[in-house]
Amino acid sequence: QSRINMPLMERAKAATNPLAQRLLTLMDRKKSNLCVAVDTQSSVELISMAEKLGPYICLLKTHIDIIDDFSKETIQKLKELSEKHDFLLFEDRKFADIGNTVKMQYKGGVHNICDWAHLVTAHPVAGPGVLQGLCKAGLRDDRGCVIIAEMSSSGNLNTPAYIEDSIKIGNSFGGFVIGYVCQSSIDVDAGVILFTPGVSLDASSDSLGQQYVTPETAVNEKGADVVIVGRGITGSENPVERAEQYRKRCYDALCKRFES
Ligand code: S5P
Repeated sequence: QSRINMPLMERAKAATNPLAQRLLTLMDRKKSNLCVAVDTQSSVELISMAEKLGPYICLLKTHIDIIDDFSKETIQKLKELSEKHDFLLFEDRKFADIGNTVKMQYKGGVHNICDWAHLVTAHPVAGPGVLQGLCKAGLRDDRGCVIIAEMSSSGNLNTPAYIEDSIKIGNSFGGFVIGYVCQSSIDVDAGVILFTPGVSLDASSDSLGQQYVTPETAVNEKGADVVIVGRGITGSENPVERAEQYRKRCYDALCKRFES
């Protein structure tokens, strides 16, 4: 049995990374492989979405540096809601610099990301140093990283060789890297998690290069375990109803895949 058709709890058992185990177990318990991307500049809106959508998601993805009215209270509330509604916090910082710089970006500044974000993203373009740097700041059981191996946007520079090398780098940091953001069903161990953004039921693209597929295409053809949805939910008239619709379509597709 491979990652593709193994049920979540079997994969949790196969996972060597404690945070990957925790996320796979959470996905099974909540019947959700939906990560919502709340890309808003208002902390009130961010907290309100986290409160409303919390019951339907396994992860809340933030871009904390776009918040205009950021304060420590924003983080305090996110932490409380993460516990109340049983989801993990995923800061999509896309670290991409030399190790020494990302170490400071991870634990310093006003955002102090490693204090609160269970997961962060990193581009491996600078080489393994980016992960060495992040590990220096935050290697503990409830902190992990998702490597951006392949982007959803048109014209991206992620060649097959880049994707393959990204996975090699990620695999050599198995204690910290829990999975990959990608657009294809790359070959990874059963305990490793694939995340796929660029999913919408309404649009096939936006005006700035984003490209969308349906939840079923993401899970079946692109091998997604976790589906990342932003504006398809947050930009709709009824985000709660929409979140439940996405949750169900994403989770049903995943369960069907186990049975295949
Ligand atoms: O390849 C990628 C990687 C990421 S993390 N493509 C993406 O779109 N993302 C992020 O997913 C992006 O930064 C945004 O937060 C989210 C997609 O948002 P949507 O509104 O287009 O669904």
